[in-house]
Amino acid sequence: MKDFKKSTVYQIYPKSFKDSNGDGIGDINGVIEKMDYLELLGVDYIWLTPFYRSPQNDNGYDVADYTSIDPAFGTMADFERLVKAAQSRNMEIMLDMVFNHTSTEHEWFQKALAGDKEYKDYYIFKKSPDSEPPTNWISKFGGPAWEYVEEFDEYYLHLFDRTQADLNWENPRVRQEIYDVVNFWMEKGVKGFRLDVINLISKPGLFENDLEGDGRCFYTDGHKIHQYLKELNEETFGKEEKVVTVGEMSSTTIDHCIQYSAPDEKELSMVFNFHHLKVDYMDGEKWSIADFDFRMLKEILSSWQYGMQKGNGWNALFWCNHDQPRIVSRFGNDEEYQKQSAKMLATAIHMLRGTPYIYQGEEIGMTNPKFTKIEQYRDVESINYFNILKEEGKDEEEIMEILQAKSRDNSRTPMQWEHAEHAGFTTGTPWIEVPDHAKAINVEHSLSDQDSIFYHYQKLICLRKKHDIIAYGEYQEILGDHPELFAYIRSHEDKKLLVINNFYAKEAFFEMPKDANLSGFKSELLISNYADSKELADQCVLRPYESVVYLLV
Ligand code: TEU
Ligand code: CA
Repeated sequence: MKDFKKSTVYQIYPKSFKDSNGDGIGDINGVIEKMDYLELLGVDYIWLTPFYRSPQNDNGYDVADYTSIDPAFGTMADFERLVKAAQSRNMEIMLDMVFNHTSTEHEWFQKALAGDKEYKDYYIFKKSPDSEPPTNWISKFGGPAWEYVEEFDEYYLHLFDRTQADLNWENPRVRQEIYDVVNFWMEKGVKGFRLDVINLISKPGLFENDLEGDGRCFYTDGHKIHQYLKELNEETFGKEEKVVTVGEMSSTTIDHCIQYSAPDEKELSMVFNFHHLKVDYMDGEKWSIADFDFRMLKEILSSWQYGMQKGNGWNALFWCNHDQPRIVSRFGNDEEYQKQSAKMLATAIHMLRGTPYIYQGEEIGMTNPKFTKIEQYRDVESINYFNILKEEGKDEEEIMEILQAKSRDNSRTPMQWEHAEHAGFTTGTPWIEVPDHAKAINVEHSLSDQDSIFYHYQKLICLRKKHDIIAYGEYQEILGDHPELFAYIRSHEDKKLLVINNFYAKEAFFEMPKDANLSGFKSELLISNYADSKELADQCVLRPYESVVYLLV
């Protein structure tokens, strides 16, 4: 069995990974074509975002049938070949399960709409005494979280798009359906599950207005969440020791995440949280432009490292996914220091305590596409907020700037394979534009350059396998007050790992703190992002975005 603490997960957004048949949409056969590439990178798990039958209003996170493949992505036979192709290269498939909601096109919802009481109870329908929705909650994609159904004179809850109706986990039949789905995929050889917004599934007994916020305090880490996860574990993946699970936790807390991921709790293997990515919000608002707050970033990363370590929980480590802008454009530098900063960011996250996740294209330093017209965007959230911000009176130029920085489409443009038309992603017309810079940033180029970002990631993955300290070492922050450096020590048995990262485009001076207790050790430079990084004994300044890791024995 793979030790998930020594493993690295690679996330594929199939729609944008590789198109095998020229219809402009990436597909499962495209993923199979690129298996050798993934093997070369050295990853252990391949997480695929949803490819189930879906109207694609939220690119597959609106599932209409959990156990069939959307024809746009291929067939079940293709999927079975994919599992085999991965396993023959010592990789496992991790699937994305969306159990907070289904598409309104799902058979269950359609039966509910047709008046079938049994299926109506699969969802959360509520009456409202006046002409207002049952509560004032706001959907994560903007607008009210309730949709009116005239036939019933009732509303149904949708925390996301109006075509994503929330499931009623109180109903044991719903839970059983979900167990059946997970078991179905396990029988197909799936060895990992990523559970979409899983900490939102437990809704309150009473639905009330939120006088201070958007409603999230009523359903985030809800009162039955741990009970539901324990039961899910027991009925499905808990039966097989080899299955690894990661829960996507929205607006969660360290205490809950300890419980979600501590092995004794028998819930999940690990958790994603997003607090460290909310450090470039103006007044807590995503749809704003703000420099990232480096001190806050360090504080959050460190408090999660310490907290999870103390409670025996386990973090999923990541900068990027299909909902986040590209990290080089965000906390790094996508111009002069694209290469150095991409490598620095990789090292900074991979050496922390947890399991690292790489999002397609991150390993070649893909940057935001910098779209300038609303017509270039496809994402439902981006388009909704474009309209909302316009209604609020913001001028279009400013809105486009905000989208350039914050839109989820920043990470959804096609994987840049080659210096060729549409970056070699498709022979047809891609469903979303390939940015111009694909000519310079692409896999072909990365593989031919021994000093590329790709080989840096490859080395990080390999180091994790080789040195137990990376997987199991205890975390300790150093230089906590430093305005430019994020530095930490990992300790395991009688070894130490020293990691120092410069997050800025200027030199950063420092003095090794006494409490780091590094004297008496022999040090070896394990990885850095400059060809001539210094030995530890001579180290007192890091160059722009320089990043160094020393093993001390
Ligand atoms: O995302 C959950 C989620 O709340 C966010 O990442 C969200 O997209 C972002 O905060 C909006 O600003 C998951 C999936 O990763 C996402 O792609 C889906 O759209 C969403 O759930 C609904 O299934
Ligand atoms: Ca295709």
